[in-house]
Amino acid sequence: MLKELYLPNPELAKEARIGSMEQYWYLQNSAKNDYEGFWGAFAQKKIDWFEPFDKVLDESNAPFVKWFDGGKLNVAYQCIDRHLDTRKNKAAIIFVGDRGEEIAVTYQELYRNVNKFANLLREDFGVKKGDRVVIYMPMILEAAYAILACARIGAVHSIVFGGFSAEALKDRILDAEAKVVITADGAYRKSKPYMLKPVVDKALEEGDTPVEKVLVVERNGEDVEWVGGRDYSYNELIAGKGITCEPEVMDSEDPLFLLYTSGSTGKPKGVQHNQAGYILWAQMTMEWVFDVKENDTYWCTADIGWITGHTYIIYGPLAMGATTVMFEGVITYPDAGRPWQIVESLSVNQFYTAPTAIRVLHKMGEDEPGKYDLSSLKVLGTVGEPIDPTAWKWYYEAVGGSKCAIVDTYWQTETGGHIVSPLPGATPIKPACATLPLPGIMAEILDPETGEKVEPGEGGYMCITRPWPSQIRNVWGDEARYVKSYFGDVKKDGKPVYFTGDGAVYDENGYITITGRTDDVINVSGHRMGTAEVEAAIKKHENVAAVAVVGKPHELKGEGIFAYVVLKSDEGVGDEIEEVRAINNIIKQEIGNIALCDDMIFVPDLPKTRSGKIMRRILRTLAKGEKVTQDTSTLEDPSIVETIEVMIGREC
Ligand code: 6R9
Repeated sequence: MLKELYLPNPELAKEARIGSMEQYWYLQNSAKNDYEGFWGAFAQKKIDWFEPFDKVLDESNAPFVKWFDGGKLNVAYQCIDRHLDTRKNKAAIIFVGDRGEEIAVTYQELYRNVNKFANLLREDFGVKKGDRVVIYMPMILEAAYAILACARIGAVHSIVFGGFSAEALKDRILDAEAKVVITADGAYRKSKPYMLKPVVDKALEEGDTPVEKVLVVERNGEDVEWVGGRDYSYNELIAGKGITCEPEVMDSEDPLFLLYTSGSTGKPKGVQHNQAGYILWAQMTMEWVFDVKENDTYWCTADIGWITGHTYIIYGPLAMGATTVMFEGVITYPDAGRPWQIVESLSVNQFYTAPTAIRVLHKMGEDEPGKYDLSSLKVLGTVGEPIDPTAWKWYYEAVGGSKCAIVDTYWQTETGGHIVSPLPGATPIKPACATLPLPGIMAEILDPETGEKVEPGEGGYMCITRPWPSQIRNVWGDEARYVKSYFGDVKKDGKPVYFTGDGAVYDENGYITITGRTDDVINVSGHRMGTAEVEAAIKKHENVAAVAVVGKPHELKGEGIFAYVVLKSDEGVGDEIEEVRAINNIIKQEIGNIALCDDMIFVPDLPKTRSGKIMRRILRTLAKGEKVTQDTSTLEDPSIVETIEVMIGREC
């Protein structure tokens, strides 16, 4: 299986924090031999503690674990204040706006702006430690200030991606019982204004809401409605705020943020991350995996609404004192050379994006990278879904000039930071392969039946067999769901271990390739969509009797959504195109554009077992246009498979 291995660039290896495989194994073995010693030493060294911790890891109530218990710290202090002595005039964030504006914010300026924001939340809105604050914002500087202001005063932020609908926003507000929403009137996309505030208005319009106040950053100046006593202008309130703000003294295990993510069943889960363990691993992985140096410029193209934006635009880079680029725009606008033009103009050294973006940039602008000077690049990262070898090769050769390390970083919202990834100065890389667990992470591919490590070439379940500092601590308000979702499937030596939901395989070198989800989660452009969520939205259409959605391979998105819909009656149904439009409209309202179906087919029934379970595996095969070879004899009505096969064949 071992075909191509690309050895690390010696230039990178020479200066890298982890510069050889010997060093990698030394670290990994020291973690194996003395797990608490390993983590305790890094925690002591990396975090500016207000008070030291008493215990490294407390597993007495597993899978509810505590890291660095007794320690006191403040994450905003870790990200800002502690750098002021040595870096106050260094750019902390370089904002690149949709319409081309560039603003560099130094650590000193960040300190001031975050403190003012924190004072506003404390003084004018009465936000206290532990209160939940929903952030529904575009990619603008104030979003970064809002996040860090929450961390400074100990409020728990819950960022909701700006593409989510009012209904999705409302669900998240209610589940978190948020007291405050921070939003903007809108922002710009492809030089045109778009709006966010009206979505917030709609989310708060009906029924009881826990939200007392809404803070609106006036970004695009478009007209919005203002609700008296509820809505306040950030631009007005911020003017008089003081520039110092005492950071709240937080316990290691106080919650830092919630981030809602899709699971295989039910509504999205509020993934809870706590203070010390999260920030420690965010910082360590920034240092190891991107190997950012003091004078480097690092750019991650994610949106702050996803975990990648949390850990690798804001928390990780700032915790280590790096310069992080925050990009408001669309990477293919005004053309597919936009990212490369930014790399050239800012002299970007590490660039981090998703396979879906790489595929789009490749397709739309294969030769664009060649038009710019990309020689500053050292490390190229990918995240969110398995990357295919074609995209990988183009990224490596055309963008990286065959001299950069590609770090295929495998991780999840729940893991807080990278789990399996090459190290740029150490790991020989293999195209489209996440390679090895990072030092300190006990990631193993296990056989779900026996809990034994699988042999090379045999597929298994991607598990993590020891707790790690940045792991999810709870599903907000639902301990049972936390245990069931992550610790219910695989046992090793009789003890439940964390299961990621992904399948994976070892090669003969022990390298890990992630093969994709084993559950009903669809990965659309690197974003997780639960089939149950999409199905629940489609079922809201009054003429829908039953529905099943599955993922189908998609050239650019990785996976697209394929819906099988059974209508209640054909009567009164105009043409099918109308019906598809109506259903997609409901999806837009309930979730947002990211969940729109790529394919929808109206079928007379769904393939179900006699106990009524929908056979998704069969539906996945059918969606690909492949012949069903699975056993259909257990189905209530095996003939339905053939009917659907014929229908799909006809459509194609
Ligand atoms: C960070 C992030 C997590 C799911 C994860 C897996 C997929 C992420 C990957 C990858 C293959 C990689 N995934 N990185 N699959 N190779 N390098 O994306 O978090 O949105 O929670 O998604 O994404 O399926 O389980 P999240």
